[in-house]
Amino acid sequence: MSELKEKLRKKIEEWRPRTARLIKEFGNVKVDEVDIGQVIGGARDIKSLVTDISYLDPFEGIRFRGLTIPEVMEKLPKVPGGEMPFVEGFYFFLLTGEIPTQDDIKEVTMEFSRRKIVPTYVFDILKAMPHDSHPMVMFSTAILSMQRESVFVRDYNSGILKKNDYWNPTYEDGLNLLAKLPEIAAFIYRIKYKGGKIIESDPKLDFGANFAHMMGIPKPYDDVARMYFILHSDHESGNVSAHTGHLVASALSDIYYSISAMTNGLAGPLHGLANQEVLRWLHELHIKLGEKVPTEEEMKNFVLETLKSGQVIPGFGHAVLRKTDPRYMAQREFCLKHLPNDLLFKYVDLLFKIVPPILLEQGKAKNPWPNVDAQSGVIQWYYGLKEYDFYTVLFAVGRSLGVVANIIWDRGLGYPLERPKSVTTEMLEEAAGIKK
Ligand code: NMX
Ligand code: MLT
Repeated sequence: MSELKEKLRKKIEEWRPRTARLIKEFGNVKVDEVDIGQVIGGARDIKSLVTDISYLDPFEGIRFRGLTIPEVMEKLPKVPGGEMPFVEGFYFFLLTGEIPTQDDIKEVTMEFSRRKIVPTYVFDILKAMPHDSHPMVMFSTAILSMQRESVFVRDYNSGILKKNDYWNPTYEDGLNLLAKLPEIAAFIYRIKYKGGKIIESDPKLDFGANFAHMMGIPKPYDDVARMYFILHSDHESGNVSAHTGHLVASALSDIYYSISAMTNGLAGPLHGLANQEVLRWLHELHIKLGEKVPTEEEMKNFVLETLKSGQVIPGFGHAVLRKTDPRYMAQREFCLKHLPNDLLFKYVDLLFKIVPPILLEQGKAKNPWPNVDAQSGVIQWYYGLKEYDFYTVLFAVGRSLGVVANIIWDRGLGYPLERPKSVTTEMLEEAAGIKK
């Protein structure tokens, strides 16, 4: 057993009595009340999921295992010569809550390295897909096609797998899948946009650097990739992608089914696809105005036109956050350091000033501030990844780290099948005292 797996086994076993005690002795204690607005309104704010991997405070933003983004960036060991931590070390941290040592990072790097060969049939399936398939469809299909490789399914079907051990083959599936995601993502990029000229993986490189290498984008894109995967990894469990992954896995569907489903949720324009939408939208502006920084008036008019046409302003607003997303701020800092004079960055910077007062004045959006997607595409564009249809795939690679870690812990702690209760409209009218 690897040291990480052994560490995880101990942590799960130590944690189990806490969960078991809460259910057994305190199962009737109320943590929330639910009103009709929440029942109809997308279950907003209802506390009904548990995760210890990240927590989202509406005003502070995300903490991964108790650490803010600046703390993660400062405390986790960085790649030599780079500004960002190893993705491998970050995954170790998500799983265990401990800051990894260099040896821990080396072990995860080796685990990924020995598991990253993608079955040829996956590439054949991707090549056979219609050329105009969206990269997210290709990514999700590639993941789903590997379901036959599931160690969990093999062990479950053997009939000797005990419930307390469900996490163990899930851990194997998780590593097997995560190791292949950069390879699959880069393959999709190269066949879709680079005439099928594939760049072979380099076993000597870490997760971020190898991804940059396979994409064919030079330094410092390796650091951009690391930052991107870390920032997008987790946002507690209620967001559409993480929740979908958790929900599907709760039926004991394996990691391949669950992460493919997670990806499908992420592909919506109100969720992860917003990073693509932001770039598409900024390009409309670019076409209109040409190579110049818009005046505040021009930007205001552009934003108002978008709202008038009935569309949302992509990259702004959030279902939980009530302040600027710290993931936006982390990327903004990166831009101020590395691309302060970039025209698209200047657009985004101006939007940061112009959009919140407009949304506030409009009085609908509960949060007028920018989210992670407002800033991320600009960085990709600057480093040469201009095919913005691909941006949500990058989000999906990152999000998989968090969702896989969550599913392993879900299984470790024996969380049950998720099955909330629905009601009819008539029942709600009855509850409201307005039934005829
Ligand atoms: N532009 C215009 N209107 C907005 C925006 C926005 N950016 N954000 C919220 N609203 C509207 C929203 O459409 C709703 O209108 P209506 O009552 O007519 O249906 C009203 O304000 C209230 O919505 P909220 O309760 O503030 O937001 P909700 O929790 O329902 O939705 C989002 C959250 C993120 C879906 C919403 O803010 C949005 O559509 N933002 C733009 C898309 C986006 O950036 N999504 C990415 C989110 C982050 N991620 O990566 O997932
Ligand atoms: C996310 O990262 O999942 C998004 O910010 C959406 C959310 O948290 O609801």
